[in-house]
Amino acid sequence: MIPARRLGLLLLVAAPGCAGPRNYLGATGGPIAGKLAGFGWVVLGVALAVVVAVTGLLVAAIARHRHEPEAGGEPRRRGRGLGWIHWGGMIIPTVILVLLFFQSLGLLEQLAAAPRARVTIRLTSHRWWWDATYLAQDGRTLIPTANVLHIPAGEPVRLELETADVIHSFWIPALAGKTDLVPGQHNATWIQADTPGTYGGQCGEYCGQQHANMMLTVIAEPRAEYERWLAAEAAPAVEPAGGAAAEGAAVFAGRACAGCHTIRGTMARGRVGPDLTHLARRPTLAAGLLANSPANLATWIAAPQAVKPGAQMPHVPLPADELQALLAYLQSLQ
Ligand code: HEC
Ligand SMILES: [Cu+2]
Repeated sequence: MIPARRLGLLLLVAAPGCAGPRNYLGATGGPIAGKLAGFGWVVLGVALAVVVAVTGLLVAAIARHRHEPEAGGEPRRRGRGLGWIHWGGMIIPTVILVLLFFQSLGLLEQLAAAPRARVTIRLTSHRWWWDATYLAQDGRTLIPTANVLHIPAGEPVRLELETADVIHSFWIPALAGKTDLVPGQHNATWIQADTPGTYGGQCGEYCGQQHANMMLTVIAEPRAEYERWLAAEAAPAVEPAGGAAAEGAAVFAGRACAGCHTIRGTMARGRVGPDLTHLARRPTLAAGLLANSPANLATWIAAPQAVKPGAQMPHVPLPADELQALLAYLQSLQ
């Protein structure tokens, strides 16, 4: 038996995993989530019933045969207990698994049948961040952003999934189950958030050192608000008029940053890291690891490898005045 105190400790560790943004069993964010949660409960119920039944039988068998001599008694009648093996070991499990299999096939088909979406986002996973490109309805005009998706609430949104390196998995527990992003393959899925709100996501397939810090945020908002966001996001960066921000722009262009990052409307065209055109409007930094505050931005630029060891952004040594100017510039990217 596990002592009560240790059991309590175990529950204390396990319980936080049962609530919050990664709890798919309580997911009610949208139509897909609801169906998956329903099925999740069915599977959990069946599994629990099996565990209880098997444990019960085991305990009963032990209790019944406790006092039997170990060996040398009457030889057992051959074939005794075979019924238990046939029914309990083969027929009943097969029936349960076949029923669950067909139910999950039906569910898969329902989920795969994506409704027509007015919004399509191409999501490309990188170790350890998300590159998002909004595709216009004619498939052309591209609006790149990163790590934070805005979507209109109450509408299906189509996602085209690709990866730039290894296998990752797209997962917004409150909205939809996982869909892998596989090298050389184009996957598609869809999500829908019934009500406006912020939904946390997480890479769902182990992809290396910073897998746990490869988060994604979905902000669902009323359509008018979404359209305002999209229009602002489509605009190029406003060139700073002068002062520290203008000096920072020069630092950005001259110090490796521009080789890895794009700031639309400037000469910075790098594609190795996230698009920073409207960085200041994003709520997070480093794929959800930090809130986007001036202090966190300073910490990140000064020492990305201390904040997110292994991240594909190197430490770029900068004199203090250049760092301050650079921060002023990045904060001006509204
Ligand atoms: C070798 C390529 C490279 C260089 C050089 C580089 N970065 Fe990055 N940067 C990245 C990558 C990759 C990420 C994503 C890291 C992650 O979240 O795992 C990133 C992330 C960022 C972010 C966070 C963006 C977000 O939305 O999460 C900021 C801000 C940033 N870089 C600014 C800079 C600045 C300023 C410089 C120059 C001092 C710079 N970077 C130099 C590759 C680079
Ligand atoms: Cu991962």
